[in-house]
Amino acid sequence: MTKEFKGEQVAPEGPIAIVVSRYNLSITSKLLSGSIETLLGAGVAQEDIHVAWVPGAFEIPLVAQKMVEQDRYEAVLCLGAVIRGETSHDHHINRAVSLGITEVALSSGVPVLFGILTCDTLEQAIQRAGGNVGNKGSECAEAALETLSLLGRLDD
Ligand code: INI
Repeated sequence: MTKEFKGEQVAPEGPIAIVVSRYNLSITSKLLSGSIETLLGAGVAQEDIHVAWVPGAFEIPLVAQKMVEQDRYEAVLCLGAVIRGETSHDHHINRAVSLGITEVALSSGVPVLFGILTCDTLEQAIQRAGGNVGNKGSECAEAALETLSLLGRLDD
C-alpha cells in the first residue's frame, strides 16, 4: 500500500503576508483582491492578512525575506506583473525575482509563493488577473494553503 500525503484548503493558525508590487497597479491590484478573496473564503481572518507594497517586482524578494525573518508569518505570497518592453529589462527582473523568491523559501523553510505574472503583453496579463485565464493571485493563495497543510502532514 502506498502512502500519500496531500494538503487541503484550510486556514493556518497564524497570519499570512502578501508582498505586492505597485508597478502595473491595474493588474497587481486584481491579483491582490483575488488572493485576499481566496484566503477569506478558506477561513483566514481579515486581520490575519498583512499586505506590504513595494515599488516594483524587483523589490519583492528583499521584503519577502524581511517578513520571513520576523518569524510570525505562515506563508508569504509574492504578487507582481512584469510585462515585456522593448529591451531585455523584463528578463533580468524575472530572473532575479524568481531566483530570489526561491532562495527565501528554501533558506527559511517558509512557503514563499510565486504570484508574479511574466507576460509578453498587457492583454496576457489582463487575462491572468481575473480574465479568461484565471487569477494568478487567487491560484497563489490556494497553493499557499495547500502547501502549508501538506507540510503539516508530512510527519503523519
Ligand atoms: N517592475 C515590475 O514590477 N514590472 C515591470 O514590468 C517592470 N518593468 O517593465 O520595468 C518593473 N520595473 C521596475 C523594477 O521592478 C524595479 O522597481 C526598479 O528597477 C527599481 O529597482
